[in-house]
This record gives sequence, C-alpha cells and structure tokens, in this order.
Amino acid sequence: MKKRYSRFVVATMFCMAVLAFAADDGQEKNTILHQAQLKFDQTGKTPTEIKFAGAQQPAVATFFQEYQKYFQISGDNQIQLYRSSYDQLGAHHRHIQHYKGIPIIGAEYILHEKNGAVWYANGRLVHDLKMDVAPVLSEAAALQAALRHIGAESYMWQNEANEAFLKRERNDANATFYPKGELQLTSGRAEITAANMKLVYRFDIYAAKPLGRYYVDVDAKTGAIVNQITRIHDVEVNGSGASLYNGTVAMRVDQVSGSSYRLQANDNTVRGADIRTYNMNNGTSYTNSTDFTSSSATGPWDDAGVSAHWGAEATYDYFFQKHGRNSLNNAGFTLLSYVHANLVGMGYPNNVNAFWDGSRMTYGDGDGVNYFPLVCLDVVGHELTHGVTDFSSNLIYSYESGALNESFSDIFGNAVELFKENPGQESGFPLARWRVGEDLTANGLGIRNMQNPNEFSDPDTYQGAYWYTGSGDNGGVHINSGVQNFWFYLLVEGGSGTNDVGYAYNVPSLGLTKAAAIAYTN
Ligand SMILES: [Ca+2]
Ligand SMILES: [Ca+2]
Ligand SMILES: [Ca+2]
Ligand SMILES: [Zn+2]
Repeated sequence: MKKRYSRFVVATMFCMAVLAFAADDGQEKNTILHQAQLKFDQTGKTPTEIKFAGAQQPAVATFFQEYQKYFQISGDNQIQLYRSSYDQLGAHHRHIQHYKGIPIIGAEYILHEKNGAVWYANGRLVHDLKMDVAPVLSEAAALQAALRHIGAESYMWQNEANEAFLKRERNDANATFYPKGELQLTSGRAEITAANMKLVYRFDIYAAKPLGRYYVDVDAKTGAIVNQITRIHDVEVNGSGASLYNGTVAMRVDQVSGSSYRLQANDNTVRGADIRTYNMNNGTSYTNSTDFTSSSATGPWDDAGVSAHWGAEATYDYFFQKHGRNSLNNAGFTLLSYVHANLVGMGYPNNVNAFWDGSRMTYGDGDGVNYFPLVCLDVVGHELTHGVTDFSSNLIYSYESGALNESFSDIFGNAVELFKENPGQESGFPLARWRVGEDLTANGLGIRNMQNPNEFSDPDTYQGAYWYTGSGDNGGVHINSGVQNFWFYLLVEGGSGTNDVGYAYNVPSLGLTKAAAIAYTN
C-alpha cells in the first residue's frame, strides 16, 4: 500500500483527489476513508483535509476509528474532544491528539458535522510517534530552569494582594499565579512531526517586574529551554478607578507600557472572554474610537468608561457564576463597549440611549440635565443580555416576543445590579433597585419600574391596564415588557393581590437565585 500511496502524493499535495486504493498488503483494512477525498501535508503522509461524499460520511463517534485503521496509528495514541461550537454550518468538534496520555501541542483535528455525520475534517495529527514519555527532571527542577531563563526581579504569585484578588475573582480558594508545569509534547517552532517531538513541562509564568507573561517549555529529559512564547501584548493587571455610579471599583486593565494602561483585558486569566472598552469621544465612528488610557492602573480614568468596563465584567461574572455561561454565546464572545457615542450624529433623536447591535454595546451620554451617561449597572446588564438572548433564542424584536426580549434584559440587568451591589442577598431588596436605570436619571425614578410597572403606564397584567396593542415602539416592546417584569419581581420578593383581569394571586418569595434560574431556562 505504501508504494502505491506515494504515487498519489504529487497529485494530492495541492488539490483534492479521490483516493481509491485496493487492499494489497493484507494490512490494510476496509474503511470509509477509501471513499473520501484526502489532501496531504508536505510530507505526503498525514492528511490535512478529508472530505466525504454524501452517502459515505462517518459518524463523529467512529471517525477516528476509521482514521486509525486507514493510517494504522498505534494504540498509544488517543484523540480527545475539547471543544464543540455550533453555527449555521452545523457543529464543529475540535479534538487534540494525546500520546500515552500526554497532549501534543498543535496536533488537532476538527470534525465538521451536519445531520449527525462528518462531511469534512481538517487539522494535523502526528503519525508514527514512538518515544518514552517518562520525565527525567522533576517539575520543581524544571520550574527553576524556566525561572532562571526568564530572570525577572519578581513574579505575580509573590505579591499577596495579587493572589488574594485572583482567589476572589475566581471564587476559588486554590487559585494562584504560581506556575503549574503541564507535561506536553511539542515540536517547538519546528514542523509538527514525530521526529521533532520533545517531552516538555509547560509553565505559564507571569512576571511582575519587569512585567511580562510567557509560556516556557522546558525539556523534561534535559532541562533545556525548548520554547518561550511571549504574551507581552496581553499583560493584564489588577486596576481600579472611580466609576460614575458605584464609587471606586476594581477591574482588570491592560498594561501597554510601563506608564500606560487601557481599559482592556485580553489574557483570559480571570475571565474566559476578552473585555474591551473604547472612547468614541462624542463622535459617530467606531473606527475612530480610541482607548481609554491612564498613566496608572489605578487611574485617573474616564468615569463613564470605568462604569461600562466594570459593568461588562460584572455582567460576565453574573452569567458565569450564576448560570455557568461563558459570555454572551457561552463560548467566550468578546465584550466590546463604545462609550461617549454621539447618537444624534448617528441618527437618534437624542443621546439618551444605549444599544446592543449584535456585536457590541454603544452608550450615549444622556442630556446632561435629566439623564446622565447610560452606563449604570442595570443598563449595561440590560444591553449585554440582549446579546445572550440573541445567541440563545429567536425572540423577534416586535410585539409580544419583543416584549419578552426586552423583559429578559430588564430582568437580568437588574439581577446583575443586585448580584454586584447586594452580594449574597436573595430578597428584601430596596424598592428603588427594582427600577430600571434609576442611577442615570436626575430624579432617581429611572425609566421603568418592575415592582410597579403601572407607574410608567406599563401593564403588570397580560392584556390588563396599559396593555399596548399599537404598532409604535416595535409593537410596545418597552411597554408590554412590564408583564413579565412584574412576574419576576413577584417570584423574587413574593406578593399577593388581584390582577387586572380579576385573578387573585398569592406568590411566595423564591429569592433571586431561584427566580433567575427559572427565567434563564424559560
Ligand atoms: Ca483572549
Ligand atoms: Ca435597577
Ligand atoms: Ca395593575
Ligand atoms: Zn433593550
């Protein structure tokens, strides 16, 4: 088989070609890969792409058995699924190869699945690997080699405040910056081939002075440095700043240089998503927006910028800690906020608005008299929840589905606010907190009231008083939202009465956590 196979290499190197081998050496087994189109890497031995015809598509569960049979991969190799994502093309299952239980950096294969079958697969695995994977060096000795190599004056884990911050933010008493060595196989910067593989300890080393962050791969046999991957562009530190509505708040910021910081966090050490906040400088252009900068991680910062940045962090934390959701799409969607937008210049009647456009949040500054910048916690949470709703349901933004969409944003916007401002509390919240946007209005009344929607001429009863049937406001999405808003208030705080259509109700208080869990899974 090998001989005939090599004749095909030239034909398959740069284009897809159908391979149709006959078994001729007794070794080869019948597999569905015979009917597939394969494209090979430069060695001509490992397939970088495999395409299956309609009737000959394997199941995800059997793909690697077929692959193993076809290429006669030894049983020392295992394939592990580590992430699946879903979009309009179907499912994409990302796998990493392990050899004798140790992951091989960069040896990945992605199975693209539609209707339960794999129609296309791509990536690169390592064939014919034969090596001993018992380390000679201890992890501690390897770490000493890595630290000698970096040679920093001090490291993040040596500072108690940094360690305490990480434990608090991760809600994990064992969280630490102290590097843990992971045994991995890597070819360093060379091609991913069996001949180039080395057994290494990989350390994530975060230096405090001079600031820098690196993956350092130390040869587990010899102690030599195999690779250093700098993460210098992602030097994130603990900062703080004066917010507009919540006093001084803690947040993650990005150190651009020794004396320049900005409102970004892209290193994913504390949160599983990047969070970036930009200044539109009262303009209308996203591309002309600038970083919010400061000469110190602790400010001074633009206070509206701080509120938007910290609010995005708080919303991320709420959905992650309370609902196990990793950002808007549950897959680390980057949270982009644009503050000080000139909404009038963008076609709005005034600057009293904030919106989610499917990709980012945009915040206006209010009118400076009755309305302040729209970056208070329940409004930030409201806008970001539109993103969550976009990714998890098809609540069309008009009429009743739109009113539910709006209401979910009010519900989780206020849940973020209560989670952050009254940590651990389940009920008995200040009535003012059940308003929406109370912090951004000069009179403190906000723009809606979940506890008493009627105050703003919004209904609290389905088809009750103030129920809106017109076509304005996309069919009353910010009006009829009052019904579900009041439902949520009742679930959290409890209450009794008779609704507008004559039904008597008596609802016990479930508390915020249970009520939010019900709303989240609705
Ligand atoms: Ca990142
Ligand atoms: Ca509120
Ligand atoms: Ca009523
Ligand atoms: Zn909204």
